[in-house]
Amino acid sequence: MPESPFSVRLPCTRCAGLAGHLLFLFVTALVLASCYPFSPSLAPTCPPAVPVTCTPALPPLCSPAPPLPCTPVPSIPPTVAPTPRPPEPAAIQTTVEAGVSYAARAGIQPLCMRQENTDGDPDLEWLGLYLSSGEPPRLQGFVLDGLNRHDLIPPESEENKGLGEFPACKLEVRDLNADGRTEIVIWGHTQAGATLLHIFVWDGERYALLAGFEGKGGIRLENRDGDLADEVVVRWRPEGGLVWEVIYTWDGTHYAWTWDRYAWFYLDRPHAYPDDTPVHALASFYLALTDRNLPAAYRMLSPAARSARTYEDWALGFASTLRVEVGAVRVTAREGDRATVAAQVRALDNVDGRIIATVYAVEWQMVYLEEGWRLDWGTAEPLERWEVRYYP
Ligand SMILES: [Ca+2]
Ligand SMILES: [Ca+2]
Ligand SMILES: [Ca+2]
Repeated sequence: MPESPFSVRLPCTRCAGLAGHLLFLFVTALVLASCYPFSPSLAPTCPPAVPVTCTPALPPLCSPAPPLPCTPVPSIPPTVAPTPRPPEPAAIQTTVEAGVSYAARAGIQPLCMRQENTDGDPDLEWLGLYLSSGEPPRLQGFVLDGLNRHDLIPPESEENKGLGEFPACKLEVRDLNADGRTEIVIWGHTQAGATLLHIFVWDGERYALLAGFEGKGGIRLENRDGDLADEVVVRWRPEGGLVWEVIYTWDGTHYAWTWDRYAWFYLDRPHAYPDDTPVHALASFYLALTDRNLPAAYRMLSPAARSARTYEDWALGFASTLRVEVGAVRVTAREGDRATVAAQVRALDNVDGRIIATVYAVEWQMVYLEEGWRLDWGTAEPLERWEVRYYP
């Protein structure tokens, strides 16, 4: 290790001169050390530059900071946020009259009309519904774009119900399937009590029918997977308190059948768990699990199954279960008071804070007892498992 320069012994005759020299070096080193720290630092340790003075200041002994300009900072006028102002009544009147005259020129007596951007160009179009003559009358849709009239045409079928058989004005205009194009969504109802849903999209030449649905137990839109696109849930005719639902998901070109499940037709509680058929008993078992009504689910087991495991032991197996859906339910064998029922079960579990979805192929042996159909014993084979990133 080299010795410190301050500990070097020197001849006495040169002490005074050298001491002065060393003192000068020491002070210089201190000044330099204060300007250029040996450890790298992002912030200079020099005193901050004097704020704006228009007198040229003496050049600082050490100043890593650039000299501040003497140009006075221009004052920025405060930005006034525009306040949206409602249109004047006269402007609304003019718009409405323009719409009415458009419809009259197109020979339409509309039930309702809205100004919307239905085709992606900057201008607004007039979108509306009217009722055609006939028995029963048919709900028809139209778009008036400048002088052009475009009809929203439902699919041709033997049982032509149009967009509905009642006057209705339930419309949505938005990017339903998150593909960047705007859809026109029209709801209608049939005399038989079914709900109709028709989805149109501008394809550059016309408003093409993207999809049409009929749900005897209603139709709902939901976004269960969080991908911004809505799934279409078609409910079939309710079976008592139960309803069978089919979920259609946009696959880039079509709404494709992706899943089906049993659900409650009414949301009110308490739910009665039907057990009049093997299929209903199986659906009731899984719906009771989703309801977190574990005692009711346990009661759907046969006495033999219940005697094999106590309620406490059995219930522990569902400690992490968040939701269970059962679909693709079918009776594969039936003989007397016994039946085999196959199904697919989609279960969501909370595994250490992560939501894990598992699809199982299940098969249950069902037995008919005095109180109804019961689950005797079954098997479950996991088919697919993934982590759910979005959990509504
Ligand atoms: Ca437009
Ligand atoms: Ca779209
Ligand atoms: Ca979705």
